[in-house]
Amino acid sequence: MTDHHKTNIMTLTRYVLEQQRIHPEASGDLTIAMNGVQVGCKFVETCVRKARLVNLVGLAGNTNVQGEDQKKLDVLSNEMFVNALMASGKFSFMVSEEVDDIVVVPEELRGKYCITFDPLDGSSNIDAGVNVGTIFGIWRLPSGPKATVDEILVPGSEIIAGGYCMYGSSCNLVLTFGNNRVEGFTLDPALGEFILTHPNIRIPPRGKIYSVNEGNSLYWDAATKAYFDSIKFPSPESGLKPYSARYIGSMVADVHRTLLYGGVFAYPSDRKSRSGKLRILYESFPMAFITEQAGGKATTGIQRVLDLVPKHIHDRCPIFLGGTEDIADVEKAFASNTSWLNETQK
Ligand code: AFP
Repeated sequence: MTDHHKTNIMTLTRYVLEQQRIHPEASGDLTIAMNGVQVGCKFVETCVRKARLVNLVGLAGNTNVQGEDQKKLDVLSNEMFVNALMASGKFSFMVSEEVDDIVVVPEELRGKYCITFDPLDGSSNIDAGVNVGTIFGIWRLPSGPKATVDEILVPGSEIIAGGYCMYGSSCNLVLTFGNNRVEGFTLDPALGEFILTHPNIRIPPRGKIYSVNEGNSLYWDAATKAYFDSIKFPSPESGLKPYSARYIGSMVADVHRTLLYGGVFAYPSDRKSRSGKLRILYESFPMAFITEQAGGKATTGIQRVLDLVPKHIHDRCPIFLGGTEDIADVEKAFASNTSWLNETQK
């Protein structure tokens, strides 16, 4: 007897095609666009796996790790994504963490979407073999292939697809097209296909873990300090136990754990970084979209992240994301510690 569950697998391509069938108005363009994203992720995944072997050669003295002629992995990843996405013919503009300006696609390859991405987020961790990832968001351009660049700087709530791919002990791609559904796929390296392994991810309303770079706490404002104190030293009335700390320093990995186990991930603003560190278009917006679609919330402390409108493509914002009850506590801390504005301006 054949095991039906093992022979009838839901690949990412099949999933996207099924979504297309559910929406009869869909043209199939997003399916093709997603194929470009998949190719980019698989290509980067194979390079991340090989990177340490290359570094070992470097350590043996054959390669100067500072050498001008050696391409760094984050630059390579960017090239892989730009090429795969451009070839799909479905994007007119791309905004990449690795490129200063908007990448404008040649006219003959233009399509109706804009994509924003960080091809290799967390790359400062790569030599230690720590998880890294790609984060992406897709926007529909109101004027289609004829769009002008001013159609890129729109509120986060206009995002139509968001996802990330985590290159870790396994390669996981997490994706949402909205509709309150977030799906997680795991790459089967033998098949070369992403398989649906985490259907309908829901973030628990309250977790037990906080994830933040505590080394910045000297510079935090009163609201941020008050919030983290409230979960480390909970009052007896709150009924909470102290939260555990987990911080990898690779947003994809920290957010992935937060989605699956619950809790809060934050990169707040502080006196050193007035707008926090994470970039709005290709870090905060996609992750805020995924979190909301998984039933959670994402805030700057005083504003829903997806209500922000960036002024420049590489703008940053503070972010707290997690389960609804956890984020409600963050919002309360900001509402009752109004000195936060003066403090971050010192
Ligand atoms: P790198 O890509 O330079 O490693 O930065 C990673 C990142 O953008 C994000 O993935 C982390 O959440 C955050 O920075 C970590 O920043 P700190 O090192 O300041 O904690």
